[in-house]
Amino acid sequence: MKTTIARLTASTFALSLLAAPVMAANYSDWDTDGTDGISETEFRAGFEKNEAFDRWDTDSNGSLSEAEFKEGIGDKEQAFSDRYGDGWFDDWDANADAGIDENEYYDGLYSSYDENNNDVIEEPEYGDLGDDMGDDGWFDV
Ligand SMILES: [Ca+2]
Ligand SMILES: [Ca+2]
Ligand SMILES: [Ca+2]
Ligand SMILES: [Ca+2]
Repeated sequence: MKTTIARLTASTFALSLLAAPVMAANYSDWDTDGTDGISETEFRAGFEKNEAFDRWDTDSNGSLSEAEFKEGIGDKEQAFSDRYGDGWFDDWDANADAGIDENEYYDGLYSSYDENNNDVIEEPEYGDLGDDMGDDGWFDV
């Protein structure tokens, strides 16, 4: 009995070690449905673990203003514009209400990472996403 418990504890511990860096994530962790590439649904499922949106939404109104983005992105502003293009805020703000709600946020991000616009994020495209969520990326929150 004792042995079983010890073994269980050990494997739980190993699992928690594995689970911790899931955020920094591998392509294969996101591509869960067996179809080629990361679809928008898979993207959203993977990205929702990132807390940037909630953390940056300082007035908690479910939408990010340009000022809230600036505050959240901090000194990575230049790299952020380089990645998404200078007009990213207006591009993402589909209903032009001067705020990016969660749907606009995921749509904007997804189409930015899908560089060849084929509605799938392939492994090479995933590289940028991995960088932005890794150490020193603006989504490493
Ligand atoms: Ca897939
Ligand atoms: Ca807000
Ligand atoms: Ca909007
Ligand atoms: Ca693509």
